[in-house]
Parts: sequence; structure tokens; C-alpha cells
Amino acid sequence: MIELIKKVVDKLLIANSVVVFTGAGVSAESGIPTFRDKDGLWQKLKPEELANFNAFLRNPDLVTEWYSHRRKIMHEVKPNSGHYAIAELEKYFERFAVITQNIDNLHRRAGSKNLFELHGNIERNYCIKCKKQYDLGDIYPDKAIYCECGGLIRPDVVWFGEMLPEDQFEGAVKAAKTCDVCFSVGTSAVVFPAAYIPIYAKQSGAFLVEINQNQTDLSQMADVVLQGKSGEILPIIVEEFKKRKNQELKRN
Ligand code: BJW
Ligand code: ZN
Repeated sequence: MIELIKKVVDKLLIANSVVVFTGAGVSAESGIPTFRDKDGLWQKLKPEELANFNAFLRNPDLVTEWYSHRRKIMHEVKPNSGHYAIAELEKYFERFAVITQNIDNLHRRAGSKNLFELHGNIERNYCIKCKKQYDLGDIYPDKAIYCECGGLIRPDVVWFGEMLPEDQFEGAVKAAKTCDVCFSVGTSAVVFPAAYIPIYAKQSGAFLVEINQNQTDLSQMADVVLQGKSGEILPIIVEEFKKRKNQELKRN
């Protein structure tokens, strides 16, 4: 493993632009369940029953309660060493982007600055009729809530069959197509169009590093696969990078 990490650090030392693409696995060590792992959210609940607009219209009480439950967990947990390592690495690059599929806000809370949120953010809600925005703070409704106009209030997240926020996706694609090193961290990389991000990076000539506890569809395309927990591997990479960067600075 350490030899592979050194190879990654070699690439980082000559990189001008870095992208870190993340999924639910990066937040698993904070205590947020992933979707598709064996103890993931969708072993008990079917995505098609919860994560799409028709499901919401059919059963707004259930979907609202499910998001309240998850928002409460997200408020109770803290960013982990993986999120902090990513935020620390950003300080060393002028062009650095975190592109996340997560809605949990943990990258921002850890200090990441240039962040693209492809699947929205659980902190925001809006009325499906008049689009008025709502911040529910620490209120966790256990059934559907309505706007003053009578419309249902939904979380500002991207469900199946919905378009990704255009500005976020466009910015992310641009960063992916122009980066020198791309990390894909804690994602099964099966949900599109988000999963195009590491593919675009690789096709545009970037060095692709996957960090995941398991093999994914992306593994065979990656230049380096680091199998394990992101909260353990990312801090080692960043420490090694800082050590080598300092040595370089001393030499020059
Ligand atoms: C660790 C770890 C540790 C664990 N350390 N690793 C092309 C082909 C086929 C289908 C499509 C296609 N293009 C579009 C589609 C349809 C669909 C899609 O992709 N379906 C596939 C699943 C088949 N896509 C869409 O519908 C998208 N919209 C769209 O395409 O719009 C255009 C359109 C419009 C109109 C009509 C038709 C098309 C929207 C997708 C929205 C996804 N939304 C969700 C829910 C968000 C809100 C919420 O959170 O509730 O986003 S689904 C869910 O999956 C969530 C996640 O962001 C996303 C990705 O999951 P992620 O993060 O990868 O999690 P897991 O659980 O899958 O993986 C965790 C990984 O971590 C595992 O690999 C573990 O091993 C690892 N791990 N612990 C390191 N400690
Ligand atoms: Zn309204």
C-alpha cells in the first residue's frame, strides 16, 4: 500500500489541478449509512419508493419523515479524518475541486471551499408549487409539510429521473476535464450522470486514483486502486504529500 501511496504523491507533486469526487463511503466513518452496502439504506427501503418525485407525491408523509430522520443523523455526526484530509489538501492547490454526490454538508463543515454538490443539499427545502425556499433548522417533521401557498415542501435533493443542478454539473465537468489527478472516493460509481466525472477525467488524461473498501465498475479504469477506508487512507496521502512538499521547498 505505501508504495502505491508514494506513486500517488509523485503525481500530486507535479499536478496543477486536482479533483476529488466523493460518494456516501466518505461519510460512512462519520456514522452515515451508505446506500448500496450490505447494511446500507436500500437493503430495507427501495430507492424507487423513496428517491423519486412520484413516490413523494404518492406518499409525502413517508418521504418527509425519511428525510427528517436522515437530516437529524447528519446534524448529530461530525466530519471525519477523510473529509478533513481533503480540505487540507485544497490549501496546496490553486485549482482544486471537491465534487460530491453527498447531500450531508460534511465537506463544507470540514472546510472544503471549492465544492460542487451534484445531488443537492439536505439543508435546503423548497415548495414544489411556488419554489419558495425553506430552512427547517432543527425541526424534523414526521409528516408532510406545506407552504403558505398550499404546495408540498420537498428537500432540495436530486431524485431518480431528475436533472442535476446545471451550474453544479457544468462546473464539475469542466474541473474533471482539466484536472491532472482525480480521486474517486467511497462511491460505487453506478449512478449517472455523476459517475461520468472520473470517466471524463481519465479520458482527458488525468491520473485516476480510486479509494474504496471494495472493487467497483471504475476499478479497472483506475491507475491506482487503494482498497480500504477513506478516513484512514486519505490522511496518510496528505501527510506524505506535505512531507515531500516541504522537502522540495527546503531543497529550492
Ligand atoms: C467506503 C467506505 C469507507 C463504504 N471508505 N469506501 C445511464 C445508464 C443507466 C441509467 C442512467 C444513465 N443515466 C441516467 C440514468 C438513470 C439514473 C441512474 O443512474 N440509474 C442507475 C442507478 C441505473 N440517473 C438519474 O436518474 C439521474 N438523473 C438523470 O439522469 O437525469 C436526466 C434524466 C431526466 C429525465 C429522465 C431521464 C433522465 C439522477 C440520479 C439521482 C441520484 N440520487 C440519489 C439520491 C439523492 C438524495 C438522497 O440522498 O436521498 O443520490 S440516489 C443515491 O445514489 C444518492 C447518491 O448520491 C448516489 C450514489 O451513491 P454512492 O454515493 O455511490 O453510494 P453507494 O452506497 O452506492 O456506494 C458507497 C461506496 O462506498 C461503496 O462502493 C462502498 O464500497 C464504499 N465505502 N464505506 C471507502 N469507509
Ligand atoms: Zn409555495
